[in-house]
Amino acid sequence: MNEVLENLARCIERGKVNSKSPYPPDLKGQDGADEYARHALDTGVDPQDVLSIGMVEAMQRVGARFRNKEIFVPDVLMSAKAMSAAMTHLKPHFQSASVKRKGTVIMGTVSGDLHDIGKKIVSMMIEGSGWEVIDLGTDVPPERFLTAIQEHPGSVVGLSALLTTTMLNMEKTLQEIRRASPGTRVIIGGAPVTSAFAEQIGADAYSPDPHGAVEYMNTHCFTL
Ligand code: B1M
Repeated sequence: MNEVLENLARCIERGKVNSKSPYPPDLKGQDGADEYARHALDTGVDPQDVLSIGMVEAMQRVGARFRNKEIFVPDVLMSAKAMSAAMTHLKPHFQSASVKRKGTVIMGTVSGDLHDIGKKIVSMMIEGSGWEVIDLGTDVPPERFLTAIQEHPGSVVGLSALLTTTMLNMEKTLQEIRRASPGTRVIIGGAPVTSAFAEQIGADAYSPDPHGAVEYMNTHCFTL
C-alpha cells in the first residue's frame, strides 16, 4: 500500500485527528489523519483510493476491534473524528460545482441513530454526481423528513441506519412519507440493511454502497 495511505489508515485506526491532537499520547506531535489525507491528495493519489483504502477499510478494522472488545466507545469516537477530519479534504474532489444540478436528495440517518460517517460519504458521492444534497444529519424523526419534502417538492429521500434496532425506524419513516407524499422515491442503506428488508418495508430502492445509490439516482430519478 502507498505509504501515505498506510499512515492515514493507521491514524484513523488509532484516532489521531491532526498534529495538534494530544491523543493518542504515543503519537503526540506527529501528523494525523488531517495532514495525511491532505498530503495524499496533494501528491496525486486518486481520491477514490484515499477514501476506500485509507479511510473506509481502516474504519472497518475499527469496527472489528470494537466488536471483539479490543477497543471501546471513546476509541471509536476518536476514530470517527479522525475520519471526519480526512473527509473535509476529500469533499471538494467529489463535488462538481459547474454541473447543473439534476435534482434534490434529502439525506438523513433515521431516528435514534447517531452514526453519520457512511451517510456523509454517500451524500458526498451523490453531490459529486450532480445532485443537490440536503443533509438533515442524524437521529432524524419522520416529521423532519416530511418538512424537508414539503420545502423541496420533487426531491428523492435517502435513509441511512447502522443499528439493527434503528433500521426498524426506517419503516415508520417510510410509512409517514408514503402517507404525506405518496410520489416521493425513497432509497435506503446502511450496514444492517438488506434488499430483502427494503422490499419488506416497501422502499423504492436499496443500495449497500454509495455507488449503487448514485446509480439509482441517475437512472431512476433523473430525466433530461
Ligand atoms: Co457504533 N455500532 N454504536 N458507533 N459503530 C456499529 C454500527 C456496530 C456494528 C459495532 C459493532 O458492534 N461491531 C454496532 C451495531 C450492532 C448492531 O446494531 N447489530 C454499534 C453499536 C452497538 C453502537 C452503540 C450502541 C454502542 C454503545 O453505545 N454501546 C452506539 C449507538 C449510538 C446510537 O446511534 N444511538 C454506537 C455509537 C458509535 C459512535 C458514536 C461511537 C460512532 C459513530 C460516530 C459517527 O458516526 N459520527 C460509532 C461507530 C464509528 C461505529 C462503527 C465502528 C463504524 C461505523 C462507520 O462509520 N463505518 C460500526 C462498526 C462497523 O460498521 N464496522 C459501529 C464506516 C462507514 C464508511 O461505513 O456506515 O456502513 P457505513 O456506511 C457505508 C454503507 O453502509 C453504505 O455506504 C456507506 C459508505 O460505504 N450506506 C448507505 C450507509 N448509509 C447508506 C445510505 C444509502 C446507501 C448506502 O442510501 C440512502
